[in-house]
Amino acid sequence: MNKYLDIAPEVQAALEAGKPVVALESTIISHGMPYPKNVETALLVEETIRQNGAVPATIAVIGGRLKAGLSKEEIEHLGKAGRSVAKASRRDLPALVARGVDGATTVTTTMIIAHMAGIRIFATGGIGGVHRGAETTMDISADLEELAQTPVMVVCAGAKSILDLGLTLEYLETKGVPVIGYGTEELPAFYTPHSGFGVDYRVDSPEELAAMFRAQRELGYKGGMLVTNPIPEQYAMDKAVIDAAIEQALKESVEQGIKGKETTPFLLAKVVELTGGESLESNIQLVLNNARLAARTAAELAK
Ligand code: PSU
Ligand code: MN
Repeated sequence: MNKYLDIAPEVQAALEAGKPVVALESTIISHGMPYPKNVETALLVEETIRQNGAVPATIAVIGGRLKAGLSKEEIEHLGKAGRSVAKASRRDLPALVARGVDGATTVTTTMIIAHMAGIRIFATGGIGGVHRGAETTMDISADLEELAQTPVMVVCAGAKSILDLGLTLEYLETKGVPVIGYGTEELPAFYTPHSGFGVDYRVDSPEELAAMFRAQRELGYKGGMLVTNPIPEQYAMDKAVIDAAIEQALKESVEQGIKGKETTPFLLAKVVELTGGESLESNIQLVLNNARLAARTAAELAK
């Protein structure tokens, strides 16, 4: 085991017994939602994973240690600290470990640490991708590279249209990452089930997801798999409302010269600010929906 990794006892016991485990990220807690809803949601997501037969392992860097499985107190700490906690992508782990400080893990670093711990599946809200205007800014999330090189299945609700969804799919195709639609042929757009872009494969059951992931492993591929699970219709937002908020958020980020790792947290916070509690409630519901699917798929993978 990696000398910097701590696996929580419950997670360790489940892994040793071959029981299902689902990883969860922590940037969604510290940077993705406001306090205290972020902490309530993180605990509710863990509870949902348990109710669906798997053990949750929320991942973060605490005092320079890579953690697979957090205590309630650690989740509360990350949620309260919010954006003052470092957002930790691949390039940041060496510095955080060497300095012994905290970091909230993105999709990228959650995949890295999950894989180190032997966890094969991870549930979240949305992934990073190719930003709009990337042809001049070159802002492409490290999440896409991680999907190309780390063998973890990521269950999300697609990506927000703060990104260029068409270019994000092109990038994933180039990198050989299968993009699966759960019960749909269309890539979901996070707050809404529809983006107008197609996925590579439609899958309708956790069994079939597990079979594809197993085949990917047995083919000797190094990369992961992206499962996109549409937000349930009753929690979806009005497309015109969310599109207007995203346009406004993008405009303000350009005006304020927001760059680099700040871009995504800035846009996410702006959208929540502009749409009030409505987008936050949709966000919570889609994460719970992804947690259920990931737990059921983890149970299939464990068979
Ligand atoms: N998209 C969301 N919610 C999130 C994120 C993205 O809808 O919380 C977070 C995830 O942790 C993701 C990260 O891995 O932002 C991507 O950041 P960047 O675009 O800087 O790579
Ligand atoms: Mn970026």
